[in-house]
Amino acid sequence: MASRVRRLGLAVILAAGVLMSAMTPAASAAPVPYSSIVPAPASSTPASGETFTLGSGVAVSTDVAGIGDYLAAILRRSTGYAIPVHSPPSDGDGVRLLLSGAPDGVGDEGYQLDVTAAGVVIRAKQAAGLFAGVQTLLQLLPPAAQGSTVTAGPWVVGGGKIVDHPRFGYRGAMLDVSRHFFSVAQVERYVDQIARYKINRLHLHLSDDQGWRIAIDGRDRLTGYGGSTQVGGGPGGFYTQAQYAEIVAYAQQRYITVVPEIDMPGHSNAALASYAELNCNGKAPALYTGTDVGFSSFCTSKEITYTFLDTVIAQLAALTPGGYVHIGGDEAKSTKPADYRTFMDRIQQITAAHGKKALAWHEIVNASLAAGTVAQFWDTTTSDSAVAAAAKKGTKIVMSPANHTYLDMKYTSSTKLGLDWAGLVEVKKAYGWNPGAYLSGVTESMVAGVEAPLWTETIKTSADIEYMAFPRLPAIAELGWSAWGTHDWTAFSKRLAAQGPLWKLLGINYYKSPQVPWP
Ligand code: TNX
Repeated sequence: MASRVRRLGLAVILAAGVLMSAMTPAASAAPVPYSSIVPAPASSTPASGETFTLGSGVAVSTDVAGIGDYLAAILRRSTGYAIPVHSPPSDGDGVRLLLSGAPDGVGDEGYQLDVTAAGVVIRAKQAAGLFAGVQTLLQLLPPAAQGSTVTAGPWVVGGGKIVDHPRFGYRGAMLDVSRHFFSVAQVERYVDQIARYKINRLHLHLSDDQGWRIAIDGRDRLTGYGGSTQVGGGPGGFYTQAQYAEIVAYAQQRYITVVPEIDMPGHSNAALASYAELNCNGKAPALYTGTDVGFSSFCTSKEITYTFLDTVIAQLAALTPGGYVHIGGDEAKSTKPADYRTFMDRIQQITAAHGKKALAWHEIVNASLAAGTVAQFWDTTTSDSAVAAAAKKGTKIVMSPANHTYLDMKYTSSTKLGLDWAGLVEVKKAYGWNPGAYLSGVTESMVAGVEAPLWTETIKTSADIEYMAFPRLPAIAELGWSAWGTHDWTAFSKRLAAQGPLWKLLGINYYKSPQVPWP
């Protein structure tokens, strides 16, 4: 009796399952075309007629267990299949992620992907390359493969070969968590979104006039007081060192390196408000919740300024596995030019003493540049003789021209969020420039890469972040990854359009730009 009931129960569940898959609209059986991958791969050769179908018995074999687990976790959620992960690899599994047999040209972050009826093989020299290949594979599957509910499939991947590698090593996204604070979960959500487009740096703008967001041992008022507000006067917030380490690790698992920024000597009101002794006049200013820039400065003539910043940089460096700490240096309108030079020179030395290289906004070219310092260009001009001179002498440049890459610029005059001081930046404008030939005198080999900063004076929620980042972030990601020979607005707009169904499925609040032929 008991077993009959159980069998009956099973039959009901099976019937319900059949009914469910009959009702769930099956993903289209036509494979995603190779031409819709963002960023465009260096070379792809689809094999017409050949496909691989991921079935319920599929397993993942991998030389890097973490990447196999990452892929299997995504696919288990959407397919409902068990998807065991075999590391080291075993024979015959349908998806193979291997650190052997990749062609030399793929470098540290590139990969080769082969899809035949027998399965998918991704080969790379380094784990980062396998991870990039996995992102490509995910894009070749129906969008529902990345969804959070079980769908019926079929899970078809078009046959063919891709050999791919990035144009630039630095492909960044910046999030300003100072003007408005974003929780660990909100930052991790953004990390997942940028990882899909092969971004490999997350620049966190951790301090500014409106808030100090990272706990520093022995300097509790920085966060307890300096972190207690934000633009408009909300509650602000901050990361404990453990929370910051969690973001770093989450990003690292997605082959994204965190670049933490403490902005200085300007953009420092939150620190100055927290500790009176950091001010030249010994008086702490009030907390600031407006959106002006250029009114604050660390006191460059006081030794305590450097002792304080040494503590901050030491702790941040210890928490940060990446090679760079961003030391700000922008819009120091309240610091005399000579003081700015003294200050930036010393901060570069302090950064080096803690084993890191400095990244800084491009105004740093007015100071003397330490070996290895990288300058981030953010202006709206196409010529800057001081930046070009520094580049000629060996300083690498990260390109973030505000009138193309600033994700906080409005798309059109009717965009509700954002600012417009650098102009309106529709998707075509975000895409329409060449990082390797944009600034006169700054040629391809002088460029470390690109970054899309998202300043958050007007940005308060994940939905706001997504509205400003999508679809422009993928445009900047493509400029960073794809060879200039693939640059083609019409083709790119179609590739972007093909991402729309995925963003819809994932609940990404993207801007439906009329420049993109969304399906
Ligand atoms: C300029 S560009 C800034 C930020 C603002 C941003 C707003 C740069 C290095 N500094 O302080 O948030 O404009 O778009």
